[in-house]
Amino acid sequence: MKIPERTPAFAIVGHPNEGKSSVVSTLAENDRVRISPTPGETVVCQSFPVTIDGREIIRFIDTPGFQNPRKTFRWMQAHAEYDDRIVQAFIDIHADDPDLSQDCELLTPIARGAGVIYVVDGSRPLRSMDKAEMEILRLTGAPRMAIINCKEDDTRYLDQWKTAFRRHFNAIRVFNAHQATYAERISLLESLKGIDQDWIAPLSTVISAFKKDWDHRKTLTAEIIITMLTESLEFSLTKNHAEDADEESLKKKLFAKYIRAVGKIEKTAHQRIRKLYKHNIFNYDLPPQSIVHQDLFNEKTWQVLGLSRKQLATLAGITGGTIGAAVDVAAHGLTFGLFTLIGGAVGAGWAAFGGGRRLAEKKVAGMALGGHQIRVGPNENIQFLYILIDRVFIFYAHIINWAHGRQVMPIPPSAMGKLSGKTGYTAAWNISAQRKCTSFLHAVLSGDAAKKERATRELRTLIRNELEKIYTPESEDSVRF
Ligand SMILES: Nc1nc2c(ncn2[C@@H]2O[C@H](COP(=O)(O)OP(=O)(O)OP(=O)(O)O)[C@@H](O)[C@H]2O)c(=O)[nH]1
Ligand SMILES: [Mg+2]
Repeated sequence: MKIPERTPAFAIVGHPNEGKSSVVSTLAENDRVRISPTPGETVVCQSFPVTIDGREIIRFIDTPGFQNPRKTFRWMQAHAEYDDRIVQAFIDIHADDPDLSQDCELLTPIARGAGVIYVVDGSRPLRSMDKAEMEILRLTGAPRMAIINCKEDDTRYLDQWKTAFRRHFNAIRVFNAHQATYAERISLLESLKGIDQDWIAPLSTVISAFKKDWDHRKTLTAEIIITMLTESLEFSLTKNHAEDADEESLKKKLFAKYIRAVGKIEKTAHQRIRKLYKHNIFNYDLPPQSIVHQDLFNEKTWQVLGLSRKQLATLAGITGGTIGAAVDVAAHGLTFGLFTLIGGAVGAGWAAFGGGRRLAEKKVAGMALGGHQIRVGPNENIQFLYILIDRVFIFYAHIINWAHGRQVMPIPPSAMGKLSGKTGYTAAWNISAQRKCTSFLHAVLSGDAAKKERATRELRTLIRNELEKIYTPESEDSVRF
């Protein structure tokens, strides 16, 4: 008699090097699973639990590949008398047989009641060895599903696999360990429900826990984004200097420092999002064509992200105030290069103050009498806000669609050169959304706590809702960005 485990557990089994560990990694969202191009990487079973709110809700067990499936099958076939104890009997009898050590190891979780997920590389033809493996799994009597994980794009053999599987498995899924999205993972769990009646209820709980957790992560992401926007906009640097100092060179240095510091705020936020989606080890980074590879204050970034000049002008007409400066930036920055762009990119937020009353008023510490002060930030340019949002949205889109099993970087064709016009997310936002951005910018700069809190709440809700729409790995977006 098998004792069903309290937490649903699935052993991922199959031939060596077919992608078992990759499937485990993607399903469990765990990049610590060892994956390697060399067959025989996994030699012992290892359990990868999925924990939500400190509670283990499901467990995926990585196993070594079949070592001698024909011999194992022949033995099982000849010992039908063991009936539903056949797996345990096989393990007990062959525990010391080096020829069958991996087969014993991979069958152990099954003997303990785990369900079976059988993984094959569907881009190769079926062999007699596979048939022996399928027969073994059928004889275990465990609830089982087959996963076709195509390592290459070749789909010639798919039908052949599906036909063979129909006779041996309760469910079949095409699932790519490198490309599977969140939706595909959920859909795989949905079909796992169908392989055993006893699992319908626990797996339904797992699926709803997954969905709730995913929603929660989006809420946390919105919070991370809001913090990043506030910190980046508020950030400023000042430098005091004597009257006869070379102000131009000091300005340049201060700008460079400002760029580095704001870049760090942005990077920290991106990394926090990456961690939230459980990418801890591999810095897979964005595809080479991604616009986010360009620096925050790079011309290309300002060319393709944020709002168009026309949108900014319309917005300035509606909201008035400092927005006008942004329109100039959009034009100037691109013509006059980086330094001008940065000067404009912080809008009126950079200034040089002469000595005298102004400095006395500001009570600048350590300031030589009659000296000057230069300041960069806080950033008053609304376009800067849009660019930060676009960049973090692009980053987020990649992160949520980056399967954990894909530990190496694919090399897609470069589309970078083709980017033109405004291709970010915010350019498609409506006036009401744009107004919220303007209010946020003004509130942050105003220093009025109540105003800031209200505007922050509104922008947070907007961002949370917009995150909901970002979700399409196959869409043009993934190529464009
Ligand atoms: N292109 C591509 N490669 C894949 C895919 N799945 C796995 N691979 C690659 O195939 C190789 C083997 O993957 P593993 O997940 O380690 O395979 P395994 O079945 O656990 O192998 P063993 O533990 O050695 O039995 C690795 O180089 C993976 O990156 C896939 O969907 N697409
Ligand atoms: Mg493995």
